[in-house]
Formats: sequence, structure tokens, C-alpha cells
Amino acid sequence: YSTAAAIDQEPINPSVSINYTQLLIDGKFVPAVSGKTFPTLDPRTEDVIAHVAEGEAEDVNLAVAAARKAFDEGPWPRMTAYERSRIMLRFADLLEKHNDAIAELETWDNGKPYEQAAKIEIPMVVRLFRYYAGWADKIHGLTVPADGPHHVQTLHEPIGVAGQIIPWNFPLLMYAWKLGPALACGNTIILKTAEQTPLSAMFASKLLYEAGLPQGVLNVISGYGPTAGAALASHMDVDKLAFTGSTETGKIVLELAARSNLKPVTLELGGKSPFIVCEDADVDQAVELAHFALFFNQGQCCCAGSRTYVHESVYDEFVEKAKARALRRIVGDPFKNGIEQGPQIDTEQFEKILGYIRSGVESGATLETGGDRLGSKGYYVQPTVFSNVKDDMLIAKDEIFGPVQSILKFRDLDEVIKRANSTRYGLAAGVFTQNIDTANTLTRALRVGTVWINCFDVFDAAIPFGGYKMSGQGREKGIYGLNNYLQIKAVVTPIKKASW
Ligand code: TXE
Repeated sequence: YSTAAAIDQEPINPSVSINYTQLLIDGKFVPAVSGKTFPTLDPRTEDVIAHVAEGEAEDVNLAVAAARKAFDEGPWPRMTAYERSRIMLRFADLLEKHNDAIAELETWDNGKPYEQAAKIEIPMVVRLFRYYAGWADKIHGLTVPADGPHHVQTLHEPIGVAGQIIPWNFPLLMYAWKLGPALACGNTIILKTAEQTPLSAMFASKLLYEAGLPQGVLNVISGYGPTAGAALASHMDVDKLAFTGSTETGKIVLELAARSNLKPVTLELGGKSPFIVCEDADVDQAVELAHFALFFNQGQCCCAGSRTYVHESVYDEFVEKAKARALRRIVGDPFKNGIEQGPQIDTEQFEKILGYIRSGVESGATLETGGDRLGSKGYYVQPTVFSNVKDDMLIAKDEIFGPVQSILKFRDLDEVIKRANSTRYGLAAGVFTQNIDTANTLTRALRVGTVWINCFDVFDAAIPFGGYKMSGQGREKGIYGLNNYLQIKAVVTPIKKASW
């Protein structure tokens, strides 16, 4: 990986200017009622990028009132689905036009490589809005052949005012996963951004109004979780809550939803996904993909392949090659071309990761490479690889959310199935084998929401995503993501002339 000297060079200055730092309520940018702001930091330097309005309960109340009015009285749920679709498509065009500026904001606020943001993530955001724009005029109910002389139909109606709370690891992509289906179904929205990464959502939301969104349909609140987030989760006038973040906070928002108005909740939470390399796998390909599965986005992925299970027959070769690959990983200023890894998001995550690395060493795992911070400023962490990891070590049980690969050894399929499933999480898994029977067995045995076979992190707007067990409730994206934002109404009419 890169040297400390390379990290400590002068950071590259982004060229994008920061124009939007206020709350977006009822179609207008406004300061917080309290007048408070909070700083958002550059993870490369720990310097302040901008001060952003700090929304709290009172601001959430205003945002909910605006969304309520837009839903109960406004044109959005009443216009034709085709018109809604047109607005979403115009929004996608505007996002595409501003792709590079948005990617700069994302890199500046989050620390992810600019090339990743500009070439992969923002285009995925654009694609997602186009995908859901395509659904808007294809959402409809059924005619139900019920017993008796009744005409029965179902209406698929928008659920109402949706509250959405997102994390900082893929700021605009999480925004898109939440907004896309909610808008397509005709709902109105209050979205709370993560306190670490408020900037890209504000910029994008301005474009959504430019595309013709009616007043009050989308409201964006920047602020902290226990204040703004909790106010949204417990609001009596919010009809639905969608949350992505930690399992701990997922439990809190579910409880707040239950204690207030029993609003339905979808949750996309943490993970500890197994990446299983069988004896017949192509080792070089598996090493590369296991590296990608764990280190992508600085290891800050809910579905990171963070338990690399390798068959004993190829274990030593795999560890050697995984170590060599981690040593080749290019860490540095994420604005530079060719950088694979930038800094972690903030000091809290940075310290948490270094703490887990210490715990790995103390519990007896073998530190193959890395293990420390990189450079003297910013939240850079050396790509770290542990071998001889055992299932009961903390590094094999907890979500580290950083560039720390844990490699475990297994003997046979039954054993690895049991071990892979013995976790409170169930988000995703990777399976590496050339054998179709092994692949089919593992696919069915693993209790996870996504199985990637001989690939990893393949995302598409049409592929559903979500977790088993404590990784969450419900599915986002694809046709399944629409269900979260619809109410089904049954309409029953007697048929007067029962025979003909
Ligand atoms: O998450 P939080 P944090 C995991 C990962 C990471 C850990 C902690 O392991 O190390 O979570 O990260 C809002 N009521 N993931 O602290 O707290 C908060 O403001 C309502 C996995 O950042 O869950 C933010 O908008 N909302 C993950 C959002 O919840 C509250 C992505 C997420 O923050 C709240 C991120 C409250 N009481 C972290 N407290 C994934 N699934 O991808 C906080 N929030």
C-alpha cells in the first residue's frame, strides 16, 4: 500500500462550490428554527468543509407538515403516473448532467475515490431513478375472482408520508434507493441525511425541484440521529419509515415507530457476510474478488465479505496471495487518479477499526500485513489482513466496517455452511466454486438475502437487496421495493344481476 509520505502530501482542492447548506422544507432552503449549524468534515484532512443547518424536532415537524399537505392536497399523488414518471426522468437527466460536480461533493464529504463516485456510483443513481420512473405507470391492482356475486378489485395506493433515514457510506446511492420507489408510487417524503455526509443530497434535491417536483413532495433534513432522526421515527403523522444504518439504531427506530403510530418500518442493517472459497475455485480470481468484497469503499459496506472462509487445501496459497494483493492496494488522496482507497469516514469509525485490529492481535490471529493508521492526518488505515482467524474472535463476529480482512480455514461443506450461518447477521454471501452442485447446495443453505456466485457486489436497480435475521426487514430495489411504499385497498361491489 502507499507510504505515509504519499498520504501527507498537500490535498487536492476540489473545484465544486458548496451552494446548498440549509434544510429543504416545502420546496425552499431554510435555516434551522434554532439557527444552529454543525460542521461537516473533510476525512482527508479533518478540516471543516462547510457548516450545515442542524435540523431538530421542530424542523422535522415543519417538514412533516409540508409533506402531509403535499400528500393530502397537492398534485403529486393525483397527477397521472406518466407525469410523475416524466419528472423523475428529467431529474435523472439533470443528475447525469451534473455527474462530476456531485461526484466531487461525494468524495469531499465521504473520502471515497473520485473515480468510483464519478464512474460507478452517480451513474447508478441515475440508472435507479430511470428504472423507477419506468415503474411509475406500471403499478396497478388486480381483479379478484372472489366467491359470491361480487366484483372485487384491489387498488394500489401510495402509503402516504414517508420518513427515510440514510447512512454516510454511499450517501447519494442510499438517497436514490429510498427516493426512487417512494416517488414512483406517488408518496411524499422527509429524508434525513447522515450527519457525516449532508452535501450531495442537498445539491441533488435542488435538481429534483428543477425537474418539476411539486412543492413539499421532498423535504430534506440534515442533522443528528437522536434529535432529528428520532423525531422522524416517532412522528405521529409519518405513515412509513425506511432506515439504513447500524443494527443497534435499527432497533431504536423500530421501537420508536411502534411506540408512536405503528408505522411500518423497513430496515437495512449491518452484516458479517461470508465469502466462501471452495477447493475447486480459481484461486487467483477468488483472491482478487475477496479483496474487492472486503476493501471496496474503504471496507464501509454493509454487505462487505468480512469472513473469508477458505478451504484448507488452498488456504496457504490464498493467504499468501491475499497479503500480496493488500500490499499492492493504492491508498491516498481520493481525488487522485488510480487511488483504490481513501480515508475512513470519521474519527469514530477510524478509532473503532483500530480497536478491532488490536483485538485481532490480542486474540491470537496472525497479522499478515497492515495493522495501523497511514500518514499523520486524516482517517487513513493500512489495508490489513489477518489469517488464522477463529469464529469466536471479535473480528470474526462484529461488523468492523473498515479495511480489515479476516481469513478463516474450513474442511468440508457441511462445516462451512454451519459456520457461515452461525451469526446474528444475514445480509449477503459470496461462493467460489466451479462445481454446480456445490453452488446449488450453498445457495439454498445460506440464510442471507443475496448470494453472489463467482462474483461479488453486483448491484442493479432491478435486483432486490435486504437481509435475513438482524441484517434487516424487507427488500429494497426491484419490483419488491415498490411494496414498501404502497397500501393495498380491496374494493368490493355487489353484482346486481348474478346470473346471465
Ligand atoms: O450508524 P447509525 P453509525 C454500521 C457500521 C458502523 C456502525 C455505526 O458497523 O460502524 O453502523 O455507524 C441515524 N434515531 N453501519 O453510527 O447510528 C444517523 O443520524 C433515528 C452499517 O453511522 O445507525 C444516520 O442518519 N436515527 C450501515 C443513520 O441513523 C438515528 C451504514 C445511520 O447511523 C438515531 C452505516 C436515532 N436514535 C453504518 N441514531 C449499513 N447498513 O450500510 C442515529 N441515527
